[in-house]
Amino acid sequence: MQIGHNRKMTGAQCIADMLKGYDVTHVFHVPAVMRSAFAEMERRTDIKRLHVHGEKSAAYMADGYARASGKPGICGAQVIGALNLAAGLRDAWLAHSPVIAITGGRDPKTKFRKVYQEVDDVPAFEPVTKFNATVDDVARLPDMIRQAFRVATTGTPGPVHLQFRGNEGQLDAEEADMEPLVEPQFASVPPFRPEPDEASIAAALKILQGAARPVIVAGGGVRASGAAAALVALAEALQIPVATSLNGKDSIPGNHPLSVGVCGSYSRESANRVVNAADLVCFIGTETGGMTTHFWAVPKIGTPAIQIDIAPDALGRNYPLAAAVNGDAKVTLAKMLKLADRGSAGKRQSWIAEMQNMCGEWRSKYRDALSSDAVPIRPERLCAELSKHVPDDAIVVVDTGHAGMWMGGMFDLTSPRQSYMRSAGHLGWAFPAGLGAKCGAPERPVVTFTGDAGFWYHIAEIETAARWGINAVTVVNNNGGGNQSKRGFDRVYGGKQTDKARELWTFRQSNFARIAEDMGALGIRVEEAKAFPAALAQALAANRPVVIDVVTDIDALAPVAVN
Ligand SMILES: Cc1ncc(C[n+]2csc(CCOP(=O)(O)OP(=O)(O)O)c2C)c(N)n1
Ligand SMILES: [Mg+2]
Repeated sequence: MQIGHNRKMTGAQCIADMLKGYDVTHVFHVPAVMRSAFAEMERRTDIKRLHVHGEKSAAYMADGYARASGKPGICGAQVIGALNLAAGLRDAWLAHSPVIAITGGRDPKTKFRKVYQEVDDVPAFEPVTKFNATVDDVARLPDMIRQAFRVATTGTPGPVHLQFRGNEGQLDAEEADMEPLVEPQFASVPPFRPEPDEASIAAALKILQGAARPVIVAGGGVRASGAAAALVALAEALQIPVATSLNGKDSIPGNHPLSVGVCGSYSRESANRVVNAADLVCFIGTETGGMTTHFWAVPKIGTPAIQIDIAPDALGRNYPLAAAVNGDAKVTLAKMLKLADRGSAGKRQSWIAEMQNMCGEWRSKYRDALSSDAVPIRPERLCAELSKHVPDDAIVVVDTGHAGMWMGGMFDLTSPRQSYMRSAGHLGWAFPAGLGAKCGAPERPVVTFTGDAGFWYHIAEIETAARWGINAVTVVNNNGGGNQSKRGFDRVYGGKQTDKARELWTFRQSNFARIAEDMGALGIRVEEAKAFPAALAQALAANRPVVIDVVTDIDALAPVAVN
């Protein structure tokens, strides 16, 4: 690649060279968009161009790729699929995942003439992107692609949309004098580690060390910063319990003596109890949003709080702060550890004992469910089996609804090398996101957990996984319905649903193992809990995409949050 010299090239050549320069390995799309660029990618790069079964799953795959690798995930759609792609960016937006979405769009020559398939898509991307722009002139490709990577990866990461002129983005076929210059620093998160000012660190540390019953609430910002080890080191040095948001679940292994679990709405009871018994809450890399705080009941607003975040506008958003620190989580925590007074930990002995007691009470309360041999299988038992048998370098990808509740509350990570990624709200996200994660981190095992309603959404992508050899393992908690809806319908029917009410949330019983086999994957059906470990071992060794269809109890309801 020539640097510092413009030369005549096509937009397609420029796109191919730049994506390669940014170390992009996969692009997820539904044709037709960037046709010329895809042809150039074949000639000039080894980028894999995954033709998938829907724009929403293309966006989810790019999102899973991004969360697993830290590199922006790239997805694309023709003008007619643009809004499907925008819908799929919602989860990346909510989870602060760096996704770059490319769509075809309007040509000034034919605007307002009722062009086939065309509407103005740009406004629809506005609420789900950090940067939403059009590329109208081929010569603008280099600076706009650089800007896309820069915006997606800096500060709090997030999605970007570029609309290329032409319903299929045909501007890539045009020629101009261009320089396909890349800025490798923006090829992954985080490109910068802004250091907080010393005074703010000293103030926060003084308050933290002075507290007798503090708790840390760690969020997804800890993962984005790669700060988990620094967080655990500080918690150990000062003897402070750690709760996490669902997005921050992999900030600390669940079997660590200072871990209390996930707090908030999709949570573990012990975590909420500890957070609400604390005299100081230290938020790190969390938005302090509704899910993490159970709509600001855990902790209650007014609880003394301090906060560390890379985004200055997050500081104090929902909780008045005694101290605010603006900086990258990893460098901030490392600096705090250096200055930490370990002698201050002694006064927290009784608090640690109390906190560990609350965790023990949770374990006793759920021991029977977690070890239940019931048929159909209890989801709690399934989660316990996953805690025991997921490999210690696995990426665990989890859907929302009951899947988020079961796994958020009942599943424990057991190694700092494991990662956990969850749907930020979209049912159906996990299966394609797990495939994207496997593309982004092919050397790591990927184990996805989804309900059957979640799995149905993008079940066609089994074929994509088989075609591309994406060897992720997908565990379907198959209860024959969208069980999370049961409580809500019980309520509106005054406590007892009519038989007909079940048509609002149940499905036909299906055998996903058989469907998976028909579509080219390995399918394993599990009907008894004790068969699960062997099924998972077989799946992980198969070197094929695998669906483990686990038949579970339709009457099992996940516990609701305690506050
Ligand atoms: C896009 C989207 N639509 C609707 C919902 C609401 N919703 C949450 S959970 C759920 C049902 C989940 O069913 P399933 O995946 O089978 O899990 P189960 O509750 O049965 O364990 C629905 C419809 C959602 N979260 N996202
Ligand atoms: Mg279900």
